[in-house]
Amino acid sequence: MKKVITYGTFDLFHDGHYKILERAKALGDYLIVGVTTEHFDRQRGKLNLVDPIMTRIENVKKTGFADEIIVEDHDGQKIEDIQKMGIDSIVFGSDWIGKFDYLNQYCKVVYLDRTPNISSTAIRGDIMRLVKLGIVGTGRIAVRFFAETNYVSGVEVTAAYNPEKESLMNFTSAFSLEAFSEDYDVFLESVDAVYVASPNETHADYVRRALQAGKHVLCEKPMTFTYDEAVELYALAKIKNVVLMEGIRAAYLPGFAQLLSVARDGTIGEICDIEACFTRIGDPRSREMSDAKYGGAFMEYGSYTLLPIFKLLGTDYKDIRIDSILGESGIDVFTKVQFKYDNALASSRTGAGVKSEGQLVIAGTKGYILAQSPWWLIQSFDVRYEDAGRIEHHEAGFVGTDGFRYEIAEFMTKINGTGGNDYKLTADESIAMARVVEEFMKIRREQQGF
Ligand code: C2G
Repeated sequence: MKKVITYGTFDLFHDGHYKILERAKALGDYLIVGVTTEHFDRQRGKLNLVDPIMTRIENVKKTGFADEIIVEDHDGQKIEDIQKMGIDSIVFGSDWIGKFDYLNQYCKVVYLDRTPNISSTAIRGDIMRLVKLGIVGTGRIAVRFFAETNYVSGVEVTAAYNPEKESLMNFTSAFSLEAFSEDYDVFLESVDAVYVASPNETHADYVRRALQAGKHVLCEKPMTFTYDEAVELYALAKIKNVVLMEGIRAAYLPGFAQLLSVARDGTIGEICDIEACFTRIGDPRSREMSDAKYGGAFMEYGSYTLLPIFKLLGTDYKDIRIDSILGESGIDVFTKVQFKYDNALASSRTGAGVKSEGQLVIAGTKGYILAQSPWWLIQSFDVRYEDAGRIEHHEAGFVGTDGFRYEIAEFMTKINGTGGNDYKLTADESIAMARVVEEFMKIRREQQGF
């Protein structure tokens, strides 16, 4: 008898789940399905789980494909199960390609193409909807984003759009997605929400058209280059009653929320100064290092450095000063933005092709907060005082590698209307950032002599 096993959360059961079980069953004579416990999902960092385990098991059972259902509750269990139950093949969807190759020494590992355009099945009667997400732009960031959607329940990437066919096809065939390269509106019709990760100068237009079509939008930073356009897009989202979120990942991390609450609760006294720095020496051929019009240090990293400043000191600064050093390619290799508030100062320092200490320091009348590099992926920070021996160390939860899943989880929570307030990044804060971007671009153009 040939024994096959497959695992999953099977939350918000849909036909992608149904089809993988059907095909897994067809690979052998006896199918065992492992359903994850909530504890295991928490441990592996899967967010936004909706259905309780009994419902998820019941849904797997109803398909009629499972000869046996077990629960998966710890790392390493797959190896134990394979050995204990004498498994011949273990099956995963193609979204996991490569990830479970290490199991090949125990049994055959099979990756089946994931089902591209899923729709929720009638089995469920949940309050939360399964959100079909389309990705606009299929570059490096889209690949990292896609991997993290696996760790957020209730969202399925089903399609991608890119007018450049080769990049599109590489992406969609790797991840079994529907590909759209011509009509953006047809692509929009196939999804509930979009993630815009195209080149900076195309963001605003893609966002506007998606909002007009009534789709929820998560857009990479910077969403727009002008204050007016940012105001217009948030107003449009309101009229259309859809979610519009700018993808400044740091804003959605649990550690950042913890840092803000310590900064606000009086621990360090009155905040007098904020210094936020983000620098990177990247590939000279990359867009951020070579595009003199839309790339450069501030365009690439400024949203991060402005974030703690606007969150803690507000958007009503009294004065702003922007200075840049331009490199040979015309990009700003280093930009310093200095703010004056009534009772505080702040500076944002960004570098592309320049390296400095990437830290966030919040100075107060009683002490200071130090979040070390990479504070934009914050996992811990210190509160320090005049007495150098007194250090309060704070650790925050963080799973995964680049924090996308928290942003995606927030996007889903807002779409489902289950308490996703704007407080992590408000429209006003995002609009204020667009105002600084506009000012920066004006100054840089003058400096470049355009
Ligand atoms: N799946 C699919 N097509 C989709 C969506 C999912 O074929 N459109 C597959 C996944 O690849 C996975 C299975 O359905 O093999 C269950 O998916 P999830 O419930 O999302 O579970 P997952 O987080 O992938 O669990 O130990 C847990 C497993 O490693 C994977």
